[in-house]
Amino acid sequence: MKLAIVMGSISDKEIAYKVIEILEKFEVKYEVKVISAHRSPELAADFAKCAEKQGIEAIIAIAGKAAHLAGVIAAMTPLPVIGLPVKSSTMDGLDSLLSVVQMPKGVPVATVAINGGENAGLLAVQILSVKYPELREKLKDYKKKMTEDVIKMNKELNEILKK
Ligand code: RP5
Repeated sequence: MKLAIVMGSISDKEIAYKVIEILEKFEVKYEVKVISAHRSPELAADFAKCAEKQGIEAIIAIAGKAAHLAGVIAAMTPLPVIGLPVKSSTMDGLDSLLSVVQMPKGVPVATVAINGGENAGLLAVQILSVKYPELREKLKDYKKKMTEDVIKMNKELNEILKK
């Protein structure tokens, strides 16, 4: 099983780390690289066209501002593409979000929240889990742990309210 993480600029790396943390938790292999749809369009096309042959099963594309990376890649591969919009220095990332989510019909990009690296990673794991049952089991454990954390929060809250 293998995923690819691509980001429009090295300045997106902090968001990429959030994705990587999730993939490592689930022991999913990945490759990660900078590819800009605007500054290196040939690299973007080569990557998208070769991804399937390279054994990549889903792609997470991270980009900000006029964020075309996910859409451009999705246009050139049959693989599922998750778009991760980055909060840019202007417009609070709304520009990135709309650029990623508002794909014209025929070329979907599964879009997560602005800076939502964790959910991009989790969604990628969920996509892979259709093929790999061991990931499905790990996802069940992950959800169980979240519930346990909420129960802990309630205990903590009750302690605070008692004081
Ligand atoms: C996009 O432009 C990148 O994804 C990044 O989020 C944004 C700004 O890039 P830099 O100017 O920091 O390289 O292509």
